[in-house]
Amino acid sequence: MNMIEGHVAFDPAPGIPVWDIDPYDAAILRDPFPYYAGLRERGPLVYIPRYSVLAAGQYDTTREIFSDHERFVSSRGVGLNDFRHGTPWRKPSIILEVDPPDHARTRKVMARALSPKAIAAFRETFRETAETLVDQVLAKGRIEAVAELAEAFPTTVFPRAVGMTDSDPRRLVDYGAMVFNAMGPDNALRRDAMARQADIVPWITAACGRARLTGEGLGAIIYAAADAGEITEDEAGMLVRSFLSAGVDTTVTGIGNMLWCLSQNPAEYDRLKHDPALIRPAIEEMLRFTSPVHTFARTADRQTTVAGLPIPEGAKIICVLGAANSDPQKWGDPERYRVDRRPQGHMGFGAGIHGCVGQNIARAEIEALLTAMIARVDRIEPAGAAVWRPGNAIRSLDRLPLTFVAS
Ligand code: OVV
Repeated sequence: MNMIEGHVAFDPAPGIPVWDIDPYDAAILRDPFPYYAGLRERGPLVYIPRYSVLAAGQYDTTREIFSDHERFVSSRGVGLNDFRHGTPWRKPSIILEVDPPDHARTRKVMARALSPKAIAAFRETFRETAETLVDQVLAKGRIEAVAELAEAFPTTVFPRAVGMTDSDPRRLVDYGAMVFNAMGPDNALRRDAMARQADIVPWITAACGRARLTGEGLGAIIYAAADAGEITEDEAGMLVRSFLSAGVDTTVTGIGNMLWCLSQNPAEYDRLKHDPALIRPAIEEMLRFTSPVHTFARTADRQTTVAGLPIPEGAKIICVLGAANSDPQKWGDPERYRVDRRPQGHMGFGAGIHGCVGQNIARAEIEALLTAMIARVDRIEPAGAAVWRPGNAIRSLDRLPLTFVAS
């Protein structure tokens, strides 16, 4: 068997366009829109020889593959490595990297912990933290928004929401970088993120133990499910690990991308100020417009066809959510950020049974920050060039210098 990036290499069926590109090249990850367009233009599926994968970027095809958990499984990994043919870098997630029927049991417990009702308990601390942070930022005027807002807010509120007794913002952010860069090829991004594995992984594992969590919060809800016999004690630790894996880098990215959208589109920020009911739609539009998670993969667990094109068993398919979210066949003026678009059906949180289980708390964090901002901040202006940080699965900012002007 000829293996490539941890999966079995295959040849594309006749009729599938071949595109000799490296979608994980740093330059493309920094400015992915020409690649997104190239993917969509070539057809519903494109074969990328460098990694022997199929790529989907048209909205309908990406949605079809992402929504069909029977043909396109997650249990073989949602990155380029096929867990059937190699050992994953960490124990597979028991909610992300699993199929039905196992998935339903863990998903149910996570959905309970992250339900709108459970999340409502955090509203007040989210609001207070947001107000304090925004006041600090206004006192400074000029800030580096990635560190001072995008990282500062989730790393303050999220460990508390989980009930962690001992947090470490740097390790939490860097663990997220490992988890998401591990989904890509064995490139410099993945290797650099993995370099701190020996320091970070044992800390994360220990932080997930029952003894390290308070009796309140998301962690306690998960351990209560263990007490009720729904899951085992080990599984509870694994689900807490999923909070730490998926809950930090993603929201850091969402907030950074949100501030970028609004600083680049001052008229849209003005509309938010005059109509706070647009905060929720503005968040959805940020998710569509910037696709914080730009790519997740699936594995075909049988021979099948999509859009009439044959796919062999074992094929890795990268689903380019960023391309689906900017498909002009689906969206009018996709390259415009509009707070009142209400982009129903965007793929920012994925789709199907694996659709983001944390989306309520993610929205609540961003909403708290925007609510505090529109009450206090008249304008957000760029104070230097925004710099994107290449990531194998996440598209986030590396630097975002901004000036905040008080109302
Ligand atoms: C959605 C997501 C991303 C990364 C990690 C996990 C989930 C997990 O469950 O570990």
